[in-house]
Amino acid sequence: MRTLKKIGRRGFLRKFLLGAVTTIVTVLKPFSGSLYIAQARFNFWRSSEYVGKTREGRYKTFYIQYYKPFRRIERMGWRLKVRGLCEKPQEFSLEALKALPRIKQTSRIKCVECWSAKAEWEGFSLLDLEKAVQPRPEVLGVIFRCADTYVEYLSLKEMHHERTLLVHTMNQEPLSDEHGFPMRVIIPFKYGYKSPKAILEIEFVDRPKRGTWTQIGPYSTDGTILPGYDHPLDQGKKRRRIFGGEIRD
Ligand SMILES: Nc1nc2c(c(=O)[nH]1)N[C@H]1C(S)=C(S)[C@@H](COP(=O)(O)O)O[C@H]1N2
Ligand SMILES: [Mo]
Repeated sequence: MRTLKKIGRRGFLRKFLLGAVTTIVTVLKPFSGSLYIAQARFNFWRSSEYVGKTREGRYKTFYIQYYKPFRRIERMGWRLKVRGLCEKPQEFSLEALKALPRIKQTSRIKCVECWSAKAEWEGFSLLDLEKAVQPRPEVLGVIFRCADTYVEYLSLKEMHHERTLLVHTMNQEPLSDEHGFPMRVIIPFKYGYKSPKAILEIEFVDRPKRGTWTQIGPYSTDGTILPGYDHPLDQGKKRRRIFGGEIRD
């Protein structure tokens, strides 16, 4: 009789504890418990889960332009969405894009706000992406939409120029978040604002669209580099004359 009673009490205790644990887990679930903490700690060590304007400080060889901070792009979840006026709209993983025929070039980014900086870029031509998605005959150009909601338009003619690239690699490394991970445009005969970074989407369109930067400042929608002055960061910002178009050194 005594033993039976004991077992009964033990059973009750076990049930009670199980119930208590279940309640605690249910209550804490919305906070995602340890997963949330682990993630926060991880992001702390990567400094921030946001990429923002970092023009001063760490970046001496290049200035960084993002007009708005945005949530860091995770490599695994990212797909380049290609849509609009094409026969086969589809999404591409970074691996698929890296497998396209590669083109390397050293060229300079010239910001309309005067500075310029040089790097070795590696990527591919839009022409090779077009083989897969098959744009319709009426297509005039493409709209790029970026992680910071930056928008830019380039005509097919500009995109097919032999110096225009879609790049994933900079100085033999994957693009950093600051320079536009996972993919950006490089178009050295135009001001930097025509080279959208952190691209999420390419849309084939039959009419031009005004880009973000020309809505912010008094700059041309065309963006071709005009004769004027340059302050190359790699040459101590020493002022020099430029004559329009790509700066070749
Ligand atoms: N998504 C996005 N891309 C962008 C911009 C931006 O604000 N957002 N700024 C542009 C401008 S004005 C310049 S000069 C170049 C600078 O490139 P960098 O940050 O790699 O130096 O990025 C261009 N691409
Ligand atoms: Mo710029």
